Amino acid sequence: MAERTLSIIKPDATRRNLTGKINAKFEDAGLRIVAQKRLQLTKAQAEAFYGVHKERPFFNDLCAFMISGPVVVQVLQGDNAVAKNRDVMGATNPANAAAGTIRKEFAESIEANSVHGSDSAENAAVEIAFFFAGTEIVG
Ligand code: RTP
Ligand code: MG
Repeated sequence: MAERTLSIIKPDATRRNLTGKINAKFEDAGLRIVAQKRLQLTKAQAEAFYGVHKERPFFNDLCAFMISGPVVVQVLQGDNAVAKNRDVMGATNPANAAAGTIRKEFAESIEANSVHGSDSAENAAVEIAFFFAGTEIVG
């Protein structure tokens, strides 16, 4: 079933000029980039986006990291896009990520792990609406 998911290329990856290499991984897996923009997140935006994690011990560090440089926010579309994107991303901790995944190849640490991907179709809809107007998504 065609589906959409929200992806973020994180500051560790934009800093190392890896946007194109990461996008190639998405496209090679059959995901289509149907919206994309480069942003400098504000602290308020990062805290709102990661609101579900606000009780976690890593919340403050994560928000500081996410505003440490530009991000690229994207909508990926394809069959089972949420699960497919998480397969391409690999495990949160790059030490546990499978060969060929984005995090295995590019992540620096469990925090600076190069990409974010929505974890369910329901959250994808909320996260897409957080960054994009409907008119900015061209499927
Ligand atoms: P994401 O939301 O970024 O796609 O990653 P995820 O589902 O694999 O991981 P999640 O548990 O949702 O955590 C969100 C992000 O927080 C950072 N993190 N740091 N220091 C730590 O122990 C720790 N754990 C998680 C990572 O940047 C993770 O992607
Ligand atoms: Mg998550």
